[in-house]
Amino acid sequence: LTQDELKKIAAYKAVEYVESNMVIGLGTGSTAKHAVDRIAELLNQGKLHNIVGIPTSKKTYDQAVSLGIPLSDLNSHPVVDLSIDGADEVDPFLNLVKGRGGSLLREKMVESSSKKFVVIVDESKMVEHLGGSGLAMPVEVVPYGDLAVAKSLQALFEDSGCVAKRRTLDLDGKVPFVTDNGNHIVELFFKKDIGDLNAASDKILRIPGVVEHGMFLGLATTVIVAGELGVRVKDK
Ligand code: DER
Repeated sequence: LTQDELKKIAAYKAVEYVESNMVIGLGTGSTAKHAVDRIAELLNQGKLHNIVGIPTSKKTYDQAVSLGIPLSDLNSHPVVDLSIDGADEVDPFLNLVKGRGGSLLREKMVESSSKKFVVIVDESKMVEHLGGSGLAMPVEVVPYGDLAVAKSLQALFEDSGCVAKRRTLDLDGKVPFVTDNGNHIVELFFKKDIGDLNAASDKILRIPGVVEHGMFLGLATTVIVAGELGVRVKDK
């Protein structure tokens, strides 16, 4: 099975949790895309009705509009029944790294407002410790002073050999990536792993100019993992 087929299997399994009349947080990324497709399919087949979607990015908003899924926002629905979204890393306690697609702020706002948050991944996302993969842990920062904030973030984790880099669209690093909220992204690369996640979260959020980071701690209620040997459902 290809990785995308595994993502689709996990996504379709998660959509089994969707019931009519629910307000659903619609995630962002290649895995969540399959869940949004499947919800639209069931709506069109009349197997689901009266669903309201709360998109976690402009990209998902556009996908849902094109599929005819009725949409709303957090102001109209401050409490969401169920959110379905992918993840970049999942540890054994269902803590996540998310945001490598740049949508972490709206994702975390919607998913932290959800009664249930079902994470959908292929098995390659499962890790023992967050940050150990050496891949980015994204932090959303305001544009002003973003490089200075990157330096402060790097200094926070000096002892664990962390490197902070501003995410850019061009090779010579002059054109910053801009999020749906008009902010920039600083990516943290950890040599070993992030260690005490709550301590790291507090340190990061205290730096003036930081908006939010991509560690989703204690938010997921279920993770659905699709692998070569089948699909596993792991509840908190
Ligand atoms: O950027 C994000 O937050 C995405 O949801 C990411 O965590 C998972 O993206 P993928 O499903 O394309 O791997």
